[in-house]
Amino acid sequence: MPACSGPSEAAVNEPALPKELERKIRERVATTPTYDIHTHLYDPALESLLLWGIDEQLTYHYLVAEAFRSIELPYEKYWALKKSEQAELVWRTLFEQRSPLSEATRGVITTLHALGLDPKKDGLPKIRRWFSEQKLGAFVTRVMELAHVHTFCMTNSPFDPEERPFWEKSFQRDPLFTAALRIDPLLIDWQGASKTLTEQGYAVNPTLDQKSLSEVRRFLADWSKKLNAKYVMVSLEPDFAYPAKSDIATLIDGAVLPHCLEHGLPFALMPGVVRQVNPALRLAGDGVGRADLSAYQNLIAAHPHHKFLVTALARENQHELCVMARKFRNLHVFGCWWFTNIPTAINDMTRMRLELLGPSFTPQHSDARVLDQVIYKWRHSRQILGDVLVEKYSDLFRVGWAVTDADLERDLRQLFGGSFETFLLANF
Ligand code: FIX
Ligand code: ZN
Repeated sequence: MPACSGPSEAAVNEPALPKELERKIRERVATTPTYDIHTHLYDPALESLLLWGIDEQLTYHYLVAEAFRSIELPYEKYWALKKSEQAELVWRTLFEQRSPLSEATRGVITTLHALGLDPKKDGLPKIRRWFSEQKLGAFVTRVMELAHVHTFCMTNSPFDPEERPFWEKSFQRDPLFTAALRIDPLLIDWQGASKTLTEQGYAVNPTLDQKSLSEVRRFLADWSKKLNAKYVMVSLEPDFAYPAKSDIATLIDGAVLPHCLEHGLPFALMPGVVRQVNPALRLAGDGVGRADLSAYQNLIAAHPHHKFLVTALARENQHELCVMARKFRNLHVFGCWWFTNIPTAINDMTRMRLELLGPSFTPQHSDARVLDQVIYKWRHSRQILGDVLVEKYSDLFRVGWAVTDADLERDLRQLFGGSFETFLLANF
């Protein structure tokens, strides 16, 4: 038996991916148009709800949380500042007194650079002037071109008092902004939500009797139609249990899933948020917890004909979620959500997902709250996806399987929203 020594002679001498093919892979990954399947952006018809510009970038809650690590100002004094003053404080703290080494601060630099601005040379006043000269419509087009995004999916809540009036009076939709029905209050605060539904004309009462459940279904049907929703979404705390004798489980079984099945809509579940661990940070105050994914496994296993989209917030949940996706074809895994939207986690998760699932998942969504940041969220992730795919295609090349142009175009179409759109139409 010959002594084992390192990689086999053949493997070591097999040719690596030709440089031209590697270049082509990276270029195609960098430029393949994508469906951004979960954002907090809004159709420009919703006016000021669509956030854009340097002050919105700088007061994005990711940067607020980071800035507060280095400022002693009482939280309430920060919140009492004007938005421009908040932005100036974040700019000084994170970009002048320190290098923008975090993912979110580097994102601002990537975005400004892509827009032709030089944050080191121009300074905040000049950057502000530049944004003040932009027109929203043209800026939306420019951002989508720079990020290679062909369509956004919004997050639309009937429980948002600012957003609801726009939908109730209806408006001319921009087809580049599709909608998703977001129902967190309905499931996590039924007592409060039942009052909102009553105000909106649904005959519900706090006890979840059959009449209330059928009225909740009518509410879901009315809003899904109003939005032309692509899916129904909720984010749940780590301790969500299923099956369970709880309002959440009763509403899911008695209203949400029957509604989704009737209308062919996926139910998008986002486990792991721990809401308001530091309420003084407001939107920036949410934390993360490792979720008990057995609840999701029970839910999906009990509903083989329903479709589920899932992204988990805790890094510790990612492998378990991938294995679950191997067991259930009606589970589509997507994105590197929020606290996992950092190169370390994106690299690990994308590699693991490809190795366990092949291209039958959606690697990323932007979760953007500010239009401009779509640029960095996609450029940074495409860079990592390019690295991972070059390695995976190289592994195949070494064993005689060379990716062709057609293979590459097909694979990338699937990864950049094609698998998601196929999943939307699937019937299991
Ligand atoms: O639940 C969600 O959709 C989260 O993405 C947001 O609540 C969160 O604030 C966010 O924007 C993270 O990126
Ligand atoms: Zn989100």
